[in-house]
Amino acid sequence: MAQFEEVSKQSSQHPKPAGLVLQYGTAGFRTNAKHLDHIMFRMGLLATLRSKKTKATIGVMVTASHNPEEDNGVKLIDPMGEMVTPAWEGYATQLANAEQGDLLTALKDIIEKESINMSQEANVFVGKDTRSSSASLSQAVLDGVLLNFDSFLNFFLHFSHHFYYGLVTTPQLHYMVCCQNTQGKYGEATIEGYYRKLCQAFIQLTKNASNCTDDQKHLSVDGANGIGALKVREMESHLRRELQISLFNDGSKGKLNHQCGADFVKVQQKPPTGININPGERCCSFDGDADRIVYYYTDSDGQFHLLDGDKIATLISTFLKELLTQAGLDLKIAVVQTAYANGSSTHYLEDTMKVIVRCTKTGVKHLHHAAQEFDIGVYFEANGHGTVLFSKVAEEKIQQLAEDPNMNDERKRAARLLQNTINVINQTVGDAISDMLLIEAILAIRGMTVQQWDAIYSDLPNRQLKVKVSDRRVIDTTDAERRAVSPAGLQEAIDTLVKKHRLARSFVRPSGTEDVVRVYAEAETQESADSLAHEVSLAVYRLAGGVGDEPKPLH
Ligand code: 16G
Ligand code: ZN
Repeated sequence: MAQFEEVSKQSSQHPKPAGLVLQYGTAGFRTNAKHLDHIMFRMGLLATLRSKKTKATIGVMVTASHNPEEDNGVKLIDPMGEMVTPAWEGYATQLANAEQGDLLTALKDIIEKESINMSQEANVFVGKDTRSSSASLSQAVLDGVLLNFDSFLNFFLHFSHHFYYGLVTTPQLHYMVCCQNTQGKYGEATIEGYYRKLCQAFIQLTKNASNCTDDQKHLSVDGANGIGALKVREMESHLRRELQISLFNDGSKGKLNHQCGADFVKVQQKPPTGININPGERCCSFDGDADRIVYYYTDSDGQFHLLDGDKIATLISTFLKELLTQAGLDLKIAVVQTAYANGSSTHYLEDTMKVIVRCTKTGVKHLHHAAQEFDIGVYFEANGHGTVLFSKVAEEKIQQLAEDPNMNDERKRAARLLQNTINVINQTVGDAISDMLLIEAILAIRGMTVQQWDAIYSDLPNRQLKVKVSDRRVIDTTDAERRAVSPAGLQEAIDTLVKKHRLARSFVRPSGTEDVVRVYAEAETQESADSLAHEVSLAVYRLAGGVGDEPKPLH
């Protein structure tokens, strides 16, 4: 076929370094940008195959999220805006690692296995973040995608409806892919449509928040010097004066994710550089592709207070549960977390809020999947990635109630608030911009300060460390990563160490994005959490083949 000849010709423009092996991990491919050109071209090819297979628009996002500026990455987005299925993750890895001469065979193999009709049209949306490497790497994706178009005429015919290419946050691309494949039922498949839908819902939500002062409408945003900053600027005109944003780390001078952004703030447990924080003021940080958000403030003693994904999940689920009660709706609501969730949050949710809590493995797809099992599934990773999913039944019941002419005012008001809440949320994936609007709306409606929100429960002090080992795959885990089954003796060692501390918990897991083993510990005091994290790191180092120097105590 002519297409295959073209593939051979074009792929020599995007040669694979011989011997380089990369894996499609939890967040797609991610490594130093200089190793990724061939991967991008091949993911362009794979996206067109996926599109032909599903007869739907597929997304390809070029970003390395919170990684340093030098890195880049790519992931595929399936028709409903969700992560691509495990089988196709496997194809992605196969295609990425085929040596130059084997590329055609690898492609034909996928076509055969999936019985793909090559004459089916393909539609792909390509998004990129602001990294300097993203421009050329996304061009390489396009080279792969455009092979599908036999002629330029055909390409231009397709351009307006079935093709998108540009700077977007990761969640914006997920959103547009979903809109495109649901014929606009989820919203209009444009960036403008995204702002309109979210901001209108936000304005509707906050218009009755009468006790909200101008001070409370102010929020400082750390854009991590990335795409999120650009997009917040773009959105501002849609918000009128309902939310006044001071934007820091907008990319005009600082380096992407460097000493700033959600990951830095969460892991370092301190404010980012490049932001002016006045005591008591509400601030938030996005990560480099704006799919994570964390909040924080400093108090009058200069003490830093972090409100992470767990605090966000608590705020949102409390709000939703109250609205359900007011609306008299019997819908099953649950919160989905990972092992990283602070023990205090889990206790609060289960014991005080009486909501169902589920724990899954790390990685958005696991949480998303678990959340789909409930009428309303609130999922958040402690690192600030999360959203809320509403089942079709839940959305219908809420709509019916909101439109019922015989309903009393209180129940109707609650149903309308629920409707607008649904519209402000990006259900396809965790979204810093959408989460920010939802959180700001909830605080405004409840007349709640960031301090009051923080006081809902007190986090247990915790510490995250990483240990380098020669092969992190020797660590195998079970029970949603809360227990290690190998190497032998490790879990027993952790159990013994945990017993030496009060209110303690610890677990280890191989990272899906870095060549390290991650260690998490929490305990009654920071000293205790720090020493437990160090002791467990030592156990990992000794039992799992640590390399380099032995982990040193933190104090
Ligand atoms: C990826 C995941 C994120 C997870 C993180 C863990 C997606 C889209 N992203 O960024 O959910 O928290 O990996 O990283 O799934 P780690 O395995 O290196 O700890
Ligand atoms: Zn991200």
